[in-house]
Amino acid sequence: MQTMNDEFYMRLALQMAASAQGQTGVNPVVGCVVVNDGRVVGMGAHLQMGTAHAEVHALNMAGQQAKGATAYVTLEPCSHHGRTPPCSDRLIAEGVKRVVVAASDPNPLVAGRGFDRLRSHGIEVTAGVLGDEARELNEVFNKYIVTRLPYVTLKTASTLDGKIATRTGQSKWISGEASREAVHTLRHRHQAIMVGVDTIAADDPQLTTRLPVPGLHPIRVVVDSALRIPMDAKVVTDKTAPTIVLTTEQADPARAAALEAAGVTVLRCGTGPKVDLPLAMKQLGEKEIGSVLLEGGGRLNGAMLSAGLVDKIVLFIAPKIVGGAAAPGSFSFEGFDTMDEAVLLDRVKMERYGDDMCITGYPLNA
Ligand code: AOF
Ligand code: ZN
Repeated sequence: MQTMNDEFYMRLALQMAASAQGQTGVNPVVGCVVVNDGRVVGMGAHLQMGTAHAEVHALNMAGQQAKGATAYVTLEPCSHHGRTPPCSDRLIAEGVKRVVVAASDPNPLVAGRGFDRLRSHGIEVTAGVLGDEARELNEVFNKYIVTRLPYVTLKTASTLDGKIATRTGQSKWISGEASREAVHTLRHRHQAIMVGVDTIAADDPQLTTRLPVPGLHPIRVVVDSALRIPMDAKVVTDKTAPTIVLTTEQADPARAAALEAAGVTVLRCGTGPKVDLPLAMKQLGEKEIGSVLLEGGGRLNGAMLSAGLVDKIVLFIAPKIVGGAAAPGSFSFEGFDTMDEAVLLDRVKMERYGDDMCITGYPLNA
């Protein structure tokens, strides 16, 4: 039976899971709360790939009090031996009486087997408590674990008239401080950040995470078909985070060797002349990069969108108008002839950051 209490404790577990966002690599974020006789006796979150799962931390804390308790877990307890042993076995061994779960685990190695295992040992299982929230928290994991492809979040900051720079190329600053801080939170939460080589040439950005609190720097990925990246670009020289350059088999071997000597990883994606973007995503996935924040210029954004490689769009819009037919826009691609062809966003949300608006949505038919 589902009660109000279930939502109360699940919310606590979700908060713990959320606090680990950005630090679990291709693993999900998971929280667990163990409750015995009206008292929270154990709490835990999965913090890093290769370390204990949420249930293990919470059960260790609960000790003897896990016997007869209810465990609230934001993800179906695992049933497989991965880098760690199965959590469902541990819940059974501790004598937990009831397990309440938010979302099932889409990992083909689990996918319902965790529930089956608990039930077959007489544990009462309630599933689906705050399920939508739990699934949203793990949207990256939910894609990666079944496709082995990175989840791509496209972020742009534009003026009201959709420009990402003025007609003279000035782009500092379009959005306000609150928006820019939110962008750094997004960087912390993604394993990689991707831009086109034009952005490197124009702005020489560091592409690191800079927040009032310490954050994790994403791996920097530069799309550069002809290996035009300057050897003195910050992403080549500063060593704050690894850098991967995506290019093609046509790229000059001497330039590739020079970049590799400087510590950059060069990945050849297709025969050219342009980087094969679907193949690039596959190669990043093979390197256990489960999420990419695309901060590309308009052309890379357009190419990724029209290739159907964008999972989520986060658009910061500043209440400014700069005009200029030649001023670059957020999405420069060939474009469609009819409105029927337009890329539609699903599940649209709007937030405010200072004077800026932030629109989030999921492209439906890209
Ligand atoms: C849980 N609780 O806290 C997590 C789960 O290699 P491992 O051992 O870390 O296993 C990773 C898989 O386990 C991951 O793909 C997902 O299916 C599940 N993660 N399960 O019961 C947790 N992090
Ligand atoms: Zn587990």
